Amino acid sequence: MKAMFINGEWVKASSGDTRDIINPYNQDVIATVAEGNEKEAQFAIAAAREAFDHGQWAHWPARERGKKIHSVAALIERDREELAELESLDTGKTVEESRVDMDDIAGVFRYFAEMADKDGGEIIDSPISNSTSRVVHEPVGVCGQITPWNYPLLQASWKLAPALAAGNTLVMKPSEITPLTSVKVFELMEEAGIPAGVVNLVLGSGGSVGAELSANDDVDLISFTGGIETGKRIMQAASSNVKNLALELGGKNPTIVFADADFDTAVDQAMNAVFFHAGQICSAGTRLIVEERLHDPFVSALVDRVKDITLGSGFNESTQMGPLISKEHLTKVVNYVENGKKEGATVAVGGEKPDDPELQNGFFYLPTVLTNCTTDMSVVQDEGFGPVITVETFSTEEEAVRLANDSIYGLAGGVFTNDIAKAERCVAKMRMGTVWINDVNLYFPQAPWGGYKQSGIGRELGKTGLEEYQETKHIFQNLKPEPTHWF
Ligand code: TXE
Repeated sequence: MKAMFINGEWVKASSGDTRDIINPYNQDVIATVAEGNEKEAQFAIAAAREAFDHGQWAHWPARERGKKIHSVAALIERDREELAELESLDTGKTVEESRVDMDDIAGVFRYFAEMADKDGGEIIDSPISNSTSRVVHEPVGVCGQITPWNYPLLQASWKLAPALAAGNTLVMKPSEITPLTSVKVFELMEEAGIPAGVVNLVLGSGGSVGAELSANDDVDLISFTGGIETGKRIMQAASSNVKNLALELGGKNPTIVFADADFDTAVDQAMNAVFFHAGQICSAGTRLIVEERLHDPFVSALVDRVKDITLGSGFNESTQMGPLISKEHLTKVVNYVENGKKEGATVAVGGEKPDDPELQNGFFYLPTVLTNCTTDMSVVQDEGFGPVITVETFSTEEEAVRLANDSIYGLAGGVFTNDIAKAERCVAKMRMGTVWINDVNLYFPQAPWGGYKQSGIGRELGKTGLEEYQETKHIFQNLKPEPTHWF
């Protein structure tokens, strides 16, 4: 049984509760893990508080913290294959995708390891004579980190690495349905010699462990990636002690395709935008907005290629798309498409579960293209989080941008055109945290990631991703103290 990591010890749940972890490909039980609750969350928060308030981690030279984070990266690189297979077992995604994830994850640890000692503060030119003024950055304190199931370890790395680089202590709660790679990476952090109490892992449900982390007054910062409704609840709970807050709440991301775009590239990338990991990606390009005169040939080419996508086990080399994460999520995607049909969308391909007998034990849904869509439909507005792309049309540049922006979300979007001035005009007006010109879904540790509007608050990755985990302190010194006689 997999246990939790609290104050440097591997512990079971005090209630004795456990949870079976299910393989979404065939519903086999792949592991049993401890199921913690508010109690374990409180123990872990107390350990992290003690390690922050009375431990040395926050006061280590940043270079030494950086070295430990590099060690974690090296261990992830050593165990890359084991981690990739574990991630695929747990999520259903192809092992090839998981290997890419593991390389990205090691890269995130390396990036923040390097960043740790690069900020020596800032000298301010004080406007007051005989004084000095400088700014330093310090850790925020105890961080609660709540992660989702779609990119379990990738999302964890975006939170763990910067929090550690900045000198914080933390309690992480992974998604209860995909905890396995997080457990493994806590083993690696222990092996790397990160001091007891600095990193703590509590397994359990959002309603108990997650809610405790969000509300507990000893937690100084909450970083959450997940659904918008949960994000709102966390924001409310976090107001109890005015916690620092970082939220990534997904998106409904448009890809605008102009008629002058490179046709084959745009078709290919429209598929990459939405069918990796069966569309369970916060930045998935689920809204295709195509110039009217390109619509028919574009949809026809897209449908031809989508028909050929091979579904199956993530461990089979010929598989291009795995299952959805859970029975509940499959039901959600089925209802989402059925609702779209009722609203008037036409199924150009897919639109149902596959009938292949080999796939009946898994949570599979066919890659789907819905045409005749308009911005007012819920299938265009709601985050479906499945392998489903909706197609809308536009006739002018202004209309394309207006449609793209017509969303409560603002995470990411793409523009395909060979007219670079037109592309620049569009992205300047697109209200999104990341915009791609002639590409989709790209991110890397050096560039910030996060959303405008209801896609969230704050940024992960990049320099800003480290700053999320830092407080800013101004230190003023009077070099010639003497009475002022004001009173
Ligand atoms: O996510 P939840 P769900 C979107 C996607 C999906 C929808 C719902 O559209 O269909 O969200 O998915 C923890 N206090 N995204 O229900 O509930 C939970 O245990 C504190 C987008 O699976 O948001 C898990 O660890 N924590 C997204 C984490 O929140 C709580 C990725 C995410 O679960 C909690 C995943 C509570 N009250 C889903 N309730 C993205 N932005 O990439 C739950 N949790």
